[in-house]
Amino acid sequence: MNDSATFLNKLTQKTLALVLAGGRGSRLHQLTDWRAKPAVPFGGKFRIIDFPLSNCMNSKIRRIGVITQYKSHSLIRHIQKGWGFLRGEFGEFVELLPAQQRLQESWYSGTANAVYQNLDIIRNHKPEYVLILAGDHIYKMDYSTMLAEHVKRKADLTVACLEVPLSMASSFGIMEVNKKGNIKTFTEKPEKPIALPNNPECALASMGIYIFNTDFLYDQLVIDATCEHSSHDFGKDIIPKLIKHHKVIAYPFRDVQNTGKSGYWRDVGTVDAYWEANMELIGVTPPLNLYDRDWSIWTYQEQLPPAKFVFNDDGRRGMAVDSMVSGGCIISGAMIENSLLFSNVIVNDYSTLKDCVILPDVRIGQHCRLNKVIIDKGCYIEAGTVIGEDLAEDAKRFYVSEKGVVLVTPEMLTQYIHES
Ligand code: ADQ
Ligand code: ADP
Repeated sequence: MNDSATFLNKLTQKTLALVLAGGRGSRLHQLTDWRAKPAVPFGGKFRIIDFPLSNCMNSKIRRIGVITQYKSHSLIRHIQKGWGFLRGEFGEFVELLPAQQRLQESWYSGTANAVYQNLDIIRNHKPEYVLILAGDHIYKMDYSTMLAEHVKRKADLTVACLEVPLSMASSFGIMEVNKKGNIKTFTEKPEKPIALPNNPECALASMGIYIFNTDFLYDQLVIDATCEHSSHDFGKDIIPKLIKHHKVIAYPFRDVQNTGKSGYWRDVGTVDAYWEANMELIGVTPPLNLYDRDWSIWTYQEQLPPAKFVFNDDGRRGMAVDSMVSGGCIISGAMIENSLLFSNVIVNDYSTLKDCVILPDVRIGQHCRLNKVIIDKGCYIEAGTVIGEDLAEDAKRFYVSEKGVVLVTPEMLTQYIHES
């Protein structure tokens, strides 16, 4: 092992990652009625949280706490089933930190409060650095190089950042940096975001990824906890205050696939963004490569037989083109086009699916026509159902997004079946 690898290894061993996975993500509408956004299935096999967790694994940060709160059952089950392979005897773990009113008699109020309420647990692990991550973004990133930068530059806090179009900048924490990369201003979700001096179309946004020196984090959270006017949020309260008196640096995001400036990073925060990000994966050269053996994405997966494509009794072929079809699927005399099917989806004779994202355990009856539809886990689509052709009609039963994607959940279907 060369010196640089040894240096990185030492740093990652001294680091504890905390994945904030307690937010709802309400713009995903009924997809997050029963599960937190990080537990939403993505990419045919995965859940959103598998991406930051896999980044930790691949960056060799193997002490991880996952902070949960909102509708956490599905997330907790996924982590227990899929992430229990770490070796406790070597000090590796993924630990669940549900809101349990440890230091205060209240639920986690903001992101900083969620960490504050776990300070006793963090201290027990004695990390030198704490890496704080959001559990709801899709990207591949080597956190160890960010850690190295944080240590080399002797920062108190390092914030990962990327350039976003000015039109979207009001959804982020926006910063200005000086030539040395120190953050000079930081405003959470500004109405009038400041453009980059060398690129007036873009602003520099926080990715919600922070590295703190542990003692520094501890002090700042204790100060914030006593502040009556604070909403106890890193972006709103902690970072803007720190930049005045401490060394807070910006770390430009580097995608592991792409050493250039821009990289793949998606906040699949809306139904449209969710549909688009899943659809992108189907392309010949998708911006996110899930087939990269050097940066694997781990997940829990059921043991399932291969996907199967069969003729029906009339000799009509079951087929899929320009699509991704997961294990356990059976396509019988049906046509799948430009769609993504998660595991255990059965599509019956004479049905056609185009531009669809079908979550696991879905049954689609005969003679259905589905166009630009997301079907949630566990739906049974009755024979003869047509969705995505008359959006005004669909909107009476289902959720129709701004860009005309129809979202169907089991509860909407139950109502539909009862009413008809
Ligand atoms: P937001 O996108 O608004 O801004 P926020 O709602 O603070 O994100 O959630 C960040 C993460 O924390 C999410 O993974 C969420 O699930 C989790 N979370 C939220 N509230 C929580 C709670 N009470 N308990 C536990 N977990 C919780 C943040 C930053 C911005 C930055 C964007 C980047 O504040 O500065 O630009 O992320 O997406
Ligand atoms: P899982 O990921 O646990 O396999 P889902 O992601 O489909 O399951 O659902 C998330 C959680 O919400 C599960 O705990 C499920 O039991 C619960 N759930 C889903 N729909 C309902 C409902 N209509 N009423 C109550 N709980 C529900």
